[in-house]
Amino acid sequence: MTETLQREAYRRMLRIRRFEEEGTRQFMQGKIPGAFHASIGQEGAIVGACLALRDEDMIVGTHRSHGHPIGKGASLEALMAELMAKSTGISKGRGGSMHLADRSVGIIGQSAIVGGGIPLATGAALSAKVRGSDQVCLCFFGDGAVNQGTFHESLNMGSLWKLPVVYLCENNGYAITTSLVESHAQPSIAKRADAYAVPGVTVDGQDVSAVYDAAHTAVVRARRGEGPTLIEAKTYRFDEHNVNLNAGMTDPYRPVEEVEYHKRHRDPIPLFRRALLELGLSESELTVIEREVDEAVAEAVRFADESPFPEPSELCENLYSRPIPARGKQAV
Ligand SMILES: Cc1ncc(C[n+]2csc(CCOP(=O)(O)OP(=O)(O)O)c2C)c(N)n1
Ligand SMILES: [Mg+2]
Repeated sequence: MTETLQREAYRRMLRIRRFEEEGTRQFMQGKIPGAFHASIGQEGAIVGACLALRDEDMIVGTHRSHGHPIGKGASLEALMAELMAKSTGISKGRGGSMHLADRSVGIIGQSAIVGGGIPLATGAALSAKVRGSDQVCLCFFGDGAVNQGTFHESLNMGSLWKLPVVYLCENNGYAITTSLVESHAQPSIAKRADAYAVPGVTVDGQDVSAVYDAAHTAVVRARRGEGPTLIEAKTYRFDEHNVNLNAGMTDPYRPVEEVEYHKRHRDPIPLFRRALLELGLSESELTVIEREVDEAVAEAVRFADESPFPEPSELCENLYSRPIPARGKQAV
């Protein structure tokens, strides 16, 4: 990573962290409807991969959707407004927390269908190839998604047709409360790449530079027309699967010491901050970035708070087709 990219990596990881910390507070106040899945702890895997892309490259993400657009460089206002279901949100308030797909930075879709994004990313890569564009599609999914049939079907096709797609598994070791060790016959996700004749790489997802290097190699390979790579970024989610999930749960599925260990010793942001200071960046330079991020998040909340909710009369706007009227009722 160049020095400019290193600063950007720190800034973007911090933007995800502070955005989601603030989002969690807003959720607890009842200002964000639906569910809220934070990627706090996973910022290194997200940002390292996104920084290996060009502006015009595409991303398909997951239900844990907030970090992906921020990692690709999205501005925060429309994302926060979307969380609060406001009309100024990135999907006019209709998408919510699991669908922060910001087309302006190349996110073509994010959804709660576990494994559902993998064929979409493969299709987007096929489209890029057919159009003769040199775009690459980065596909994020979790460890829970690799046991879905879509994973197998997509990797086989992506490899066979040498599509420009990078499959990146954010392996945080758990799918809700089910641990990977108890649910995957082959615990190494990268090893599955062999079955599809693509490179399989395991990388420390808490090290943003290492993820960037792995993703950069994969993106270059994809752009050269040599096909996909499967990257397994080993990471950890610091919060519960979603905010409030375990309120009142007395039997935690993760040992308390395990969570504490990762928070204390494996947090990608302080780890990278320390590395940057050792590389010669100054404390005051980093403080300026931190202050800017705090201000951007505060501004996003202000913007979202001041934005209106969509009008009820707009309910059926922005649909692909006119809703079918209920029997005996007029179409709206
Ligand atoms: C097809 C499908 N099956 C089950 C679910 C319920 N579900 C929501 S999130 C989740 C776990 C996903 O785990 P993982 O892919 O590891 O992502 P993580 O939440 O750890 O980021 C499950 C099973 C779903 N949304 N879609
Ligand atoms: Mg997981």
